[in-house]
Order: sequence, then structure tokens, then C-alpha cells
Amino acid sequence: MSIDTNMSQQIATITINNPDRLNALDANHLEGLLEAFRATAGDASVRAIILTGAGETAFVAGADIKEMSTMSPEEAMRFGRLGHAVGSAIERTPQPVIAAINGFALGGGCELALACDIRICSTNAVFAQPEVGLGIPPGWGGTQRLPRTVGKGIASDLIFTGRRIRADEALRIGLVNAVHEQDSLMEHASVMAREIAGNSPAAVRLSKRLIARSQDAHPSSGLAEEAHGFAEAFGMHDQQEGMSAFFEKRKPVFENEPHLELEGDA
Ligand code: DAK
Repeated sequence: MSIDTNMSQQIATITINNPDRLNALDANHLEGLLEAFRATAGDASVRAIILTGAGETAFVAGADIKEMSTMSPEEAMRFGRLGHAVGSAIERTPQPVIAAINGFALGGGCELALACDIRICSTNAVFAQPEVGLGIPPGWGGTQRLPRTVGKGIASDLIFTGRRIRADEALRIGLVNAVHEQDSLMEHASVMAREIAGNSPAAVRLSKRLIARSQDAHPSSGLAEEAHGFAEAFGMHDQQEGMSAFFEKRKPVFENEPHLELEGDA
């Protein structure tokens, strides 16, 4: 079992590699994910990140039920906070994160995908928040991110019933952006990541930061931040290069960001 990071063409692919247990996440995996996202966040050569699960059955079949089954409330608090730290690391990573969901995304697996910026899945993907059937509520952000993604009513249905939904329903309710055949999922994720990687890293980072504000800020303060973010871009190399390239009818050559770090890190 491991968390593997593969770098190619300015794109980092992070793979949760524990297919025998359907990539279920225990505390070690969560620590590994945290480390992987911290490393990629600080790597100026990385322009987009793909997160996926090893094998053809599961993205992540949830938190490790075996590990959870004997936890005390204090241990559960630590486990829940570790899951939250991973979700926050994904959200605060300057580069966009695409979840390539290649099968089951249950419980903590669905919550992990929800922390990503974009979700695409294979035709065999199955989603659920089945926690209430195990006697617990969702604990890695599902009660907060699912309602913001699909709306309170649909999120309540999914969380209260714990029912499983297939890829077509996930697409219909806006839980995923697109559905692809299993054997072309990673290629579609790469194409999207390369498209992002071709744009200005500075402008993409600013955009990610501003989109994040739409989730928690009042629209008027979000718009005020947008004005600042927009102004921040002017005078930067990429703004001058992007606009010059337009007039010179050539492809712009954008700069890697010199000092990438997790937003909010000291
Ligand atoms: N945990 C541990 N092991 C798991 C697992 C999981 N979530 N899911 C699968 N496995 C293991 C199975 O036990 C089996 O192991 P062996 O028996 O071979 O040793 C192996 O993976 C293959 O699974 P199956 O034999 O069951 O495979 P099938 O194809 O028959 O079924 C399945 C696939 C995904 C339908 C089934 O494995 C399944 O129902 N898995 C559990 C899915 C689930 O309920 N997931 C949600 C877990 S709850 C919190 C923190 C976190 C959370 C909540 C609160 N706080 C601290 C507040 C998050 C909770 C969850 O994610």
C-alpha cells in the first residue's frame, strides 16, 4: 500500500495504491496524501494534479472500516481531523486538482473527490455516503461539501438514505463534470490537465483562490477580492506575455510560479 506520485509534462498524478482493499483509507494513507499534496503544492513545475485510485474497481471505497471499528471518540476526532486536513490541503493547493474516479467512491472516497476542483468518472463509478448505515455521520467534509456541490435537498437524500448512485445520476446532479469509458478515463483527465497546464499558472492560481471564495464569502466581498486578484495579475510577466502573444499571433510562453506554497501556509 502506498501513495504514488508520478510526474509527466508538468502534471502530477497522485495514485492511492491499495487495490486489494479497494483503496480504503487508513491514517497512514491520509498522512501519505497530505505529504504528497504538500510536495506537489510546493513544486513550481507542477501545473495541474490528477488524483486517482489504483486498479479498475475503486477510486476509494471509504475510510478503513477495520481501523475505525475500534476507535475511541478521541481517536475518531484525530482521524476526522486528519481527513479534514487532507481535504483542506487539496483545496489550498495552488494548482487545480482533477479527481479521476475510476470505480467506487464511497463515504470518505466521495468526500475526498468532493475536495477536488473537478471530478470526472468512469462509467462503472458508484458514489454513496453510506456512513449512517455504519452508525456514524460523514466525517471528512461530506456534510459541508456535498450540499454545496449538489444542493441541500439532494445531499440530504444521499446522506440520510446512504443509497448508491451510478455515474449517470452523478452527472445529472452535478456531482461529476463528465463520464468516460474506464479505459479512456486517465487520457481524458490528462487532456484536461494539459489544457490547464498550457494556461498561465499565475492566472490559474488566482482563479482557484477566487473560486474558493465563492463558497464562503458574501458575493460583494467575493467581488471585491476578484477586483484585487484581477489587478494583481497586471504587471506580472504572464499578463504581459499573454497579451503580447495575442497581438503577435503566437502561443504565449508562461512562467512557472517561483514560490508556490499551500495557500494559508506561513
Ligand atoms: N474499509 C476497509 N476494508 C474495505 C473497505 C473499507 N471501506 N472496503 C472494502 N474493503 C476490503 C474488504 O473488506 C475486502 O477485504 P478482504 O475481505 O479481501 O480482506 C476487500 O476490500 C475487497 O472488498 P469486497 O470483497 O467487499 O469487494 P466487493 O467487490 O464484493 O464489494 C464494495 C465492494 C465497495 C461494495 C464493498 O467492499 C463495500 O461495501 N465496502 C465498504 C464501503 C463503505 O461502506 N464505505 C464507507 C466507509 S465509511 C469520520 C471519519 C471518516 C468517515 C466518517 C467519520 N470521523 C472520524 C468522524 C468516513 C467513513 C467512511 O468512509
